[in-house]
Amino acid sequence: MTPTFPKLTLYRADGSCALVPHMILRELGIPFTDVVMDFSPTTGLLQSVDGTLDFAAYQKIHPSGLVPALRIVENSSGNDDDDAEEGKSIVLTENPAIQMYIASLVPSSPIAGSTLLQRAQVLSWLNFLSGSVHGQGYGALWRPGRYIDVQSFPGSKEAVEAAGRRSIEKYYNMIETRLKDDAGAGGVRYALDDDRGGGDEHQQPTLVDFYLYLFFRWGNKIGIDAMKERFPNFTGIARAVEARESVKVVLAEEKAAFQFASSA
Ligand SMILES: N[C@@H](CCC(=O)N[C@@H](CS)C(=O)NCC(=O)O)C(=O)O
Repeated sequence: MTPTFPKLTLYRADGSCALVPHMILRELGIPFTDVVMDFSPTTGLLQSVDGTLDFAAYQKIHPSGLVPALRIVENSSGNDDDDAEEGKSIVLTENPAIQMYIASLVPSSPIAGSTLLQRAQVLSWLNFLSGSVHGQGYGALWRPGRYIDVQSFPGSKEAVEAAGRRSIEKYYNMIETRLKDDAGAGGVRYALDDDRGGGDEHQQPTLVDFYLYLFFRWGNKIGIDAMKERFPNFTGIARAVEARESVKVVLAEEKAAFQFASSA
């Protein structure tokens, strides 16, 4: 029997952090529609590519005007033509929550961790990646105005951007150390791998790996030096994620370049 899923609409922008829920939806084979957003050339704020949502309209969906957002209609038949009464529409924001919700739609999947401890480890990683790496690092580098009124304080833009870049460097070193420490001698294929178990039960990616893949891409984008040499475990995970069929589909949909020649 085909599982019935809530009706889902993902608000996303190509190459943004919404890449992560996009990959997870495809990985789990969950049907959804998407509303593609991009930045207005005049205001620099998000609007929908099809012209139906300007920033003010989008703020009614996501009050901070950011992507991703996931609209969920539970008790939906999933069929737009159906007259059956639909459930209430709820919009979920914040990447970790969206990822966890999507994972919960396929409870048999190990993608959010298979044990309570693994689930907690996944949450620990997601909070770190969202709050520290994205919020503190990339938030400061790409959106210094989130931290200070850059118009009112001369030099503050450059100072906050530099602090963002320093944070990113620091956190990428922490990511590599954490992966190495968790891996034991055998190295990792995925973040929650544990070669001490001797089995292949963790040879499945979790949400963490898809999120790490985003930050590997962004690290290349901002020209972090010698990513592959300095962060071999991080790189190995990114390579394994990119080789997945679901991810190749998503990269084509987002018109995004492959990071590894062998994945294409
Ligand atoms: N804490 C939010 C951050 C979302 C976020 O910063 N999204 C970026 C794209 S990667 C965005 O929408 N930026 C638009 C802007 O800053 O105007 C989350 O994790 O979902």
